[in-house]
Amino acid sequence: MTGVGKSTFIRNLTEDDDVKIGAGLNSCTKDVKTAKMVHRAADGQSYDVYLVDTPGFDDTELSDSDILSTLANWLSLQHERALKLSGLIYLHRITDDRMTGSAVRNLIMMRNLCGEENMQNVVLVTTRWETVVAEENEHGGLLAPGGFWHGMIQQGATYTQYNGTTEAATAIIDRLIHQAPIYLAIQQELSQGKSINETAAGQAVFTEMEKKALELQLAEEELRREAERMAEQAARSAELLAEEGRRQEELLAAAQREAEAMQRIQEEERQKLQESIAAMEAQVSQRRRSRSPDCVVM
Ligand SMILES: Nc1nc2c(ncn2[C@@H]2O[C@H](COP(=O)(O)OP(=O)(O)OP(=O)(O)O)[C@@H](O)[C@H]2O)c(=O)[nH]1
Ligand SMILES: [Mg+2]
Repeated sequence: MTGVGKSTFIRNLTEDDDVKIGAGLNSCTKDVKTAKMVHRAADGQSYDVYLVDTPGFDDTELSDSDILSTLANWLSLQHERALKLSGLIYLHRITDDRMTGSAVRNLIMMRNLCGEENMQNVVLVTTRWETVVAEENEHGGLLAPGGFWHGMIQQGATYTQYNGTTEAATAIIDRLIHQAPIYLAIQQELSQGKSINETAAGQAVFTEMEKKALELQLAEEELRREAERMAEQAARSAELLAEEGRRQEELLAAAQREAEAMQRIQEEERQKLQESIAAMEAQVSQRRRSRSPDCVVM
């Protein structure tokens, strides 16, 4: 959810000034941003931990489907890089003592995004305890049977209260660091070729109108790709035809050259024949002139 303190939590741990914290009423984080910390675990080992700051649902400017698209695109990219997540931290202001429609929708979306089988990698955190009188608050409404978080905790999610200190945030990281890393359900769905609105998270977030608009957009894209394929095919055919034309022209030219050569040879032979005939005729008439007469009459 927007404004619950995601960026503050990450800034607390990483001290990274690039992680912007909201001031005022408007939502702040618009894109996915990673910040690094070195975590010294309870077992003494050091870990490079990357904390991923995300925009929150119920943003003042962006729609939930825009936010989901941003998250899905980032997650999809990490899946392509074979980069798994150690965990997911879900912050909830304890001061929000009523679950609004959008808060419930957001929770369902988060469950679907993650997948029931990955709940052991989820930490559900209530924040802002300093601003409420503990006895007045009923977080049992979240945790007790029938509560909004009960099912997730049954499936393996952990619950903790966060008092805003770096130590408390570090303890949350320490729990997640020892979990086997996972791909979220939405990452698997997207890698199987589903579009965002077909994923379980998308089903929870996209309104019917948005689903229709997205379907239309997908259909348009498919049509455009088909038109491109056809144009490519036509260009290929034209190229093949032109090549065939060129080949035919070359064959014709070669045949013409051959015919001309044949004609030249015939011409030369005829010439030679005429010359030898003329030579033979000359010889004959020469012989005739030089022969002694057969009979002389006086
Ligand atoms: N009292 C109190 N205020 C907090 C706490 N954490 C954050 N805030 C304040 O809540 C406001 C929003 O905090 P952010 O960390 O920007 O919240 P966000 O969840 O990142 O919000 P978006 O990026 O807009 O979705 C800021 O004014 C913070 O100073 C907390 O634990 N207690
Ligand atoms: Mg933020």
